[in-house]
Formats: sequence, structure tokens, C-alpha cells
Amino acid sequence: MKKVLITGSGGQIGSELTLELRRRLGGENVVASDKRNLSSGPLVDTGPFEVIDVTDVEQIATVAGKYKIDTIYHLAAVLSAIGEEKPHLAWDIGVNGLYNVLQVARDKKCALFFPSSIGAFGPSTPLDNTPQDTIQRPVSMYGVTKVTGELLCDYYAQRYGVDARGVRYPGIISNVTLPGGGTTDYAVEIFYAAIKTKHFVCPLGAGTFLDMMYMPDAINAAINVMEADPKKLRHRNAFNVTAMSFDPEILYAEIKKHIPDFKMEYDPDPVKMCIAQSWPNKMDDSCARAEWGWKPEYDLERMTLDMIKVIGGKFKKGLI
Ligand code: AKB
Repeated sequence: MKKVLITGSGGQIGSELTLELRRRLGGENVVASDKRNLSSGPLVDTGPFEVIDVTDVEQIATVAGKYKIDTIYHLAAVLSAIGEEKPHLAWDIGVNGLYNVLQVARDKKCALFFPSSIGAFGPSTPLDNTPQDTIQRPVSMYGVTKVTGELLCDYYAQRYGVDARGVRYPGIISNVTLPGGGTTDYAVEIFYAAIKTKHFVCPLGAGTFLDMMYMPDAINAAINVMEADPKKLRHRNAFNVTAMSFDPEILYAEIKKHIPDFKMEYDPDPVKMCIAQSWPNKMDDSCARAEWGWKPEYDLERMTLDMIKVIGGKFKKGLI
């Protein structure tokens, strides 16, 4: 049985990926970790939990040794908008943290999942049907850390044989843990606003198209790329994956089909706009489809319906 360690388990993706891996592999085989000491809740109730600050290599090595870890899902990160406020922190966690995890993966012969992002692209990248292999000159510190991370993963795979794999995630839409400090967060916040107050002020302008994905597909992408037959992988790391592409107007219109009195206005945030306009409108994910069978299950309609059902249910129970 696999022994998995997840860094950043308390985050948007980590909180759901940890529980799904525990469901598949057994709670005791999946070690959750976070910088914060989580004293209660599903992550500590369903399996082992350890405090790990990824900038401290000893902490990662100690936990990996204690549980005989063979696979690491490295999700600790600082997202794009916060990265512009705190570029040093973004570099420290994004690059030094990954370097530490790669060193541990090398020493202890672990496979590694590293999530890159649409943030690894920039204004000189072709923004429509963005190819798998193309120009990557990002303009955000987050993007700089993601390109560096992709290169580090390739280097450790070629030089030391570390089985480092990953995807380039688009904006992830979810309803368990809120994202924190990303450019694509609006696509989550809009649902909470629509249900709680029926009013939303959008920080991105109309016409800002971005790739997006619903959480169940994001989790399947991470697990499936790690389980893929290595002989079929030509790229291995940083696969473009997408499920839908929309701008705020299209998402607003879709939500209004279910909540007709919902109102949205625009107040574009200059930092988020600068980042969003430098990111792809829609990526080409044909390499992921061909090499390991990537196929998302949720489109805009299905995702919207489910988000409204789940968040509406929480609102009725007074949980949000
Ligand atoms: C962000 O907006 O920073 C992230 C991402 C697309 O990587 N959600």
C-alpha cells in the first residue's frame, strides 16, 4: 500500500485531496500536513496530521522518515495576488519549499506531484489554445515560482531519477475550503455572494477569459497523472489541463439562470487585472488527454448547478 504525504493539506485543494486519497488508500496511509497546527476537523479526525513548514527541510525529512512515505503531493503555495503583496514569501514557499521537498523525494526515493498553474504563462505566450510547449515569460512572482518549479521538477527527474509529475492547473472552483489570494478566486466568491446577498462586486473586468476547473476534476487530475503508465508519458511534468473557459459575464449569466434576482457590478482590481490579462484565455490540453487520458467531467452548466446546490444547502443550515 502507498504511503502518501501531503503538504499544504489545509488549503483549497489539499483539504479535499487529502480526504479523497484517504478514502482510496485508507486513513492511516495518508499523512496530512500544514504549516498551521490544525487541532480539530476532518483532516485530524480521519488520519495522521503533522505540522510541516516546507521552508524547513528537516521537518519534511523527519515526517517522511517517520511514516516511510513513498509519494508526496506538494500543495503548499502562496497564490498569485498575495504573491504580488509578498514576493519574498512567494519565492520562499514556492521555490525554496519545492527545492526542500525535491531533496527529500530524492533521498527517500519518493514520487512527487507538483501543481504548476496557468500562472506559468505570460503576455508573450499564445493566449488562445495555449500549447503544451510554448513561451513562458510570466509577469507575476507567482508565475516566476511556477516556471522555476517546473524546471526544478524536470531537472530532478533527469538528473536524479525522481518521479516528479504535475499539471498546470487553471482556476479551481470549490465549496469546501475557500481559496486565498488568487486571481481566479472571484469564480468561487461569486457563488457565495449570489447565495448570501444576491450581489457581487467583480474584481476582474468583463471579457477577461480564463481557464477554470471544478474541484472533483482537479483531484482526479492529480491522482490520475500520478497513476499514469510512465511509458506513455512524453512530458511527465506540467501538463496543461482545463475543463472550461469563461469570463465573468458568462459565469454571471449562468448563475442568474438559477438565481434570477442576482446582481453583479464591476470594480476591477488593477493587480488582478494585470495578472489575468497575461494568462491564457484557453489552454490546449491535448497532451494530457493523449498521454494519460485526461477528461474532465464538469462543464460550466454542471459545475454551476452543483455549486449552487452545495453552497445553498450550507446557507440554509446556517453554516455560512
Ligand atoms: C491563482 O489565481 O493564483 C491560482 C492559479 C490559477 O494558479 N488560482
